Amino acid sequence: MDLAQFTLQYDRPSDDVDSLKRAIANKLMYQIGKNPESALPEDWLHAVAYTVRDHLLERWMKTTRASYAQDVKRVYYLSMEFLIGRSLGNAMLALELAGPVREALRALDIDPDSLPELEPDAALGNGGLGRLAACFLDSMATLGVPGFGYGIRYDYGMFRQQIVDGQQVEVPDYWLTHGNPWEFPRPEIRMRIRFGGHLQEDGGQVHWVGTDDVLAMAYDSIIPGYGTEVTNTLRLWSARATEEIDLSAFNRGNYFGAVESKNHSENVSRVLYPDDSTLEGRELRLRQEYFFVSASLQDILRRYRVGHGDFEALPDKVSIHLNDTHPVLAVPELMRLLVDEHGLAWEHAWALCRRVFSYTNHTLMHEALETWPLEMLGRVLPRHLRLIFDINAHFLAELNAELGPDVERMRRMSLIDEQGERRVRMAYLAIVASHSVNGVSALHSALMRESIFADFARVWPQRFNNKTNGVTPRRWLAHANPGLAALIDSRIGPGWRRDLEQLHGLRAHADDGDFLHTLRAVKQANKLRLAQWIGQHCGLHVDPAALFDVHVKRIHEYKRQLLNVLHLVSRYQRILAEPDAEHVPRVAIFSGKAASAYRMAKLVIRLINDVAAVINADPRVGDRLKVVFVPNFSVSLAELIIPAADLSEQISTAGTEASGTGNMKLALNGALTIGTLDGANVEIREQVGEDNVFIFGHTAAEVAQIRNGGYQPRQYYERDPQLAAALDAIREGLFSPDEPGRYQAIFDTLVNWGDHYLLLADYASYLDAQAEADARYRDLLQWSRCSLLNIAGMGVFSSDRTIAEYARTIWHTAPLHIGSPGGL
Ligand code: NBG
Repeated sequence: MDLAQFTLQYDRPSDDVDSLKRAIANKLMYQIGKNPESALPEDWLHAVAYTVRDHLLERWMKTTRASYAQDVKRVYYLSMEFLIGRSLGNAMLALELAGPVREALRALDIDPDSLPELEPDAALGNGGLGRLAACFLDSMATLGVPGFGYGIRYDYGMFRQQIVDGQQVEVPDYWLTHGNPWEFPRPEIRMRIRFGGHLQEDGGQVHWVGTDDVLAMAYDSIIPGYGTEVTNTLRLWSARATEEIDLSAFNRGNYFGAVESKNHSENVSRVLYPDDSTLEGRELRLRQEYFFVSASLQDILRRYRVGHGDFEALPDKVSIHLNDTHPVLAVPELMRLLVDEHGLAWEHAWALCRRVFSYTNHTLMHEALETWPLEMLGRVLPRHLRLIFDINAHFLAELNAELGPDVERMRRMSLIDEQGERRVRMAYLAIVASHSVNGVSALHSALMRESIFADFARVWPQRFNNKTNGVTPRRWLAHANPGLAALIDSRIGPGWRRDLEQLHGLRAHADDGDFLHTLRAVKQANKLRLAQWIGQHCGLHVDPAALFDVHVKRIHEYKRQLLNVLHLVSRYQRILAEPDAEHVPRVAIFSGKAASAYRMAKLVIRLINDVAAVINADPRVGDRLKVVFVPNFSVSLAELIIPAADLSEQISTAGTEASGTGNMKLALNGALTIGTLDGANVEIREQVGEDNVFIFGHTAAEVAQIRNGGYQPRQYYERDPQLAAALDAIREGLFSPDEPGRYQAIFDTLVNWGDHYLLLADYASYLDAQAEADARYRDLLQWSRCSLLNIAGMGVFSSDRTIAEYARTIWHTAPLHIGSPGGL
């Protein structure tokens, strides 16, 4: 049966309420196998998810067909992390189905508000890097860029954070318990992934033999575009043992032994590493990295070969993007496939490689730059280590030929770090293999060229560029803040969802009192919603009229949650010292996870909770100050908290935060930024105007100067009585009366051990900026005006703009054209 005939055989899903109602009932009955008497709320959720998913399928198949027919260049975005969050709301938004689905559910006697809350977040990422990848998928589909995401289908995503006695406790996140209605298992797509073994040489040919193999099985999910029929694919790999069980062990009656090796090999996709911007060089991590790049590369070459006889057109048809260094093993893997499996000459393969790869750096921090010990790499991936040596030799020879011999430069730039235990520098491998290397904000890209990659930027200046990050306005405004979205629509129409620059149009309303008033009312409603949530889940009453001061992101010393705590302690002390003064009421809201092995970050979480407990219970304070730590930060919680924020804390030490994307989401939802000139804050200030942000602290250049000049934090402690009072209160146990010495290490880190992130040097100017924010908040109309100018200036921070730049200047891809809606 041909396609045209086939399409007459099935019922195309309709989007009227009655059809949706019938479809949901059908799914519950025939797919889930339940009736309303036995159905759990999750069963209804799945019935709805399958119903909505059906509406995406024709689009998906059409996109796939069109990309083969047009033989377009495809972009493969390789990332260890995709922090997707929930899918139902996003899919309904793309399909404009939310309204009719709600009605259909009501007709079935189901409360439409209760279901979306039940969907577990797909938390296959740590923080900004993983969420950026998810925003990029959304934008690629929306812009019609033929893109694929490739990653790992972790059985356990980011751990769930519980706060027990003020401390973080990690609990496994088995997000697949109820199954995942959004994924399509593809048991027929399995790639063999080889580990270990050794090399044998015969006549110049290298053979990799005696390996221990694992299979990678594909799971696909559909990435809908907004306002287009284009949909893309996220393909995640899950490990399967090559043999279900070891039969010989089984026959000996050793059941446990028989399943043990199966478990061992399947461990590779078991769990996401919970480290953000730091790396643990463990062997399982190395295996994860290779596992997913090898499967992806095999799949990419398989797809390329449909319709292509040789590899000459590879760089014209395939762009492989390396999201940080985690997928850099893709470089030697592509070499291995081309040379060992397809018989290309080494030089030829290398020339193709260098036109295929591009790389994004996401951090300057030393502890996050990946290196692998030669010993480990040689044991786990002997063939790849050999190829890396070959690449290095080729690269150093090239360097010599072009610039003349310079042993010191060769030592600095070599892919192998020879100091101490010899290690492969993965970022250098990425640069050498890529035709483009970009940073993620103007400041970060400049610092990247001047510092960590300075030698390379001198040799290949044209290879380095900036692509300032962005966020998708669909999830972060249209979906998360429907009240604000509707208000914006009423003034400038709905086009901003696909063209965020249209928000400029809001500037015309900056002096329209009615509009500012309504804007405030929308914010107030969002604050009330969050206040109710906090009441229910944290047992704390917060006043929705107070200034909501929001600090949400991973807990890390460089992000300086501790500086915020110092401010709150000083504020508390001021309220006690001046009980009759007028204090602008505040609710300080923190949320974020700490890497499980990061002791200082965990201590900061404990301190926040201890400070909150003391302040919240002090009757002298009342509603003038409340502090909340919202447990288990996630995409879904961000969707609740961000629309309710008045003030956005972006207070990293200048020069440490590569970009930040929470800063963008918060300003887009009308929060005013209090921040340093770090990452994308610099560009946010340019866009919204310096009167509408509270900038403080030393600049990146000043930070470097202070550090070079022998920074003495103790001097700040000794000279500033307000700072000293806050630090002493923490050290003396005001917030930990049951264990007075609990925070000695925090005091020491700041005062005695060098205060690496310069909290004390920035404290005074931070407090001034906070005082300015208070003063501004006294006039709510003024505040609302600033809030509007923030929203209006956020157009450039759409991930659509970012992706359009990647597509035009790095990937050189054209958008896909697919036929008219409904037609095949
Ligand atoms: C993070 C940076 C953020 C940045 C995101 C996305 C890593 C290694 N880097 O500043 O810390 O916004 O990447 O680019 O997680």
